[in-house]
Amino acid sequence: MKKPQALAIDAEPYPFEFLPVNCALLVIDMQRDFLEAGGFGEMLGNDVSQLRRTIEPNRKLLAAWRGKELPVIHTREGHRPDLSDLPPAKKFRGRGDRQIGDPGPMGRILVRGEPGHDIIPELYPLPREPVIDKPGKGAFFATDLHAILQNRGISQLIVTGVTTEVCVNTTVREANDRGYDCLVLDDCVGSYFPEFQKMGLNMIKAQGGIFGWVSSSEKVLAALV
Ligand code: TIU
Repeated sequence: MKKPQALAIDAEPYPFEFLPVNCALLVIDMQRDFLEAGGFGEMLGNDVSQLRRTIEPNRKLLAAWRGKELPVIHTREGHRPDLSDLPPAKKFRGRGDRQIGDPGPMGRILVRGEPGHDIIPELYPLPREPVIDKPGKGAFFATDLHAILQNRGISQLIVTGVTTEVCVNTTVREANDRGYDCLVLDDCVGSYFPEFQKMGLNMIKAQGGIFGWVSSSEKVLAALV
């Protein structure tokens, strides 16, 4: 049998070597509530246009990754309709007029099953791609993501999605502590705040890759051909 071949992606702080069969593309929270007007992101006072630049590079990367029949996993942040998994601290901290669970232009804000909670049409999951519904910022907390990755022999993750300093960073830190290698793609992750985008990525790759590697979708696409 032919031995699977390791590929190298040009990255910081040094090339990311990976075996495609052991590596999943993990797309974090590309939900209408974060990327479209009227959702949770805008409700928190943010300019959603800052995140929309990530859609096209994610779309291209997803098409190439799917073309190679490599594993894709999506996550969504949100809560049960009865809000029984919503910590009061999370509900009340923003002190906004509208809170998680309240009606908004895309249904109840950040509630599972509502239009705003779902993934944007441009990156919609295929039936074979697991979708992890998570109540927190990290994709490992209170989910079966670790079990799914273990069952599929996945030890490396290419991480994209929103937002860089919140759910992407939290997930990468959780993954790092569980022994996964993470490569984060700067053009496929987005923040409402340019300074957090820059520092959120610096924090990952500093100190010899303390949490992982940083590269771009272009460099992954170049390695995949
Ligand atoms: N507010 C913010 O930057 N992000 C979140 O609330 N969730 C995610 O990052 N997905």
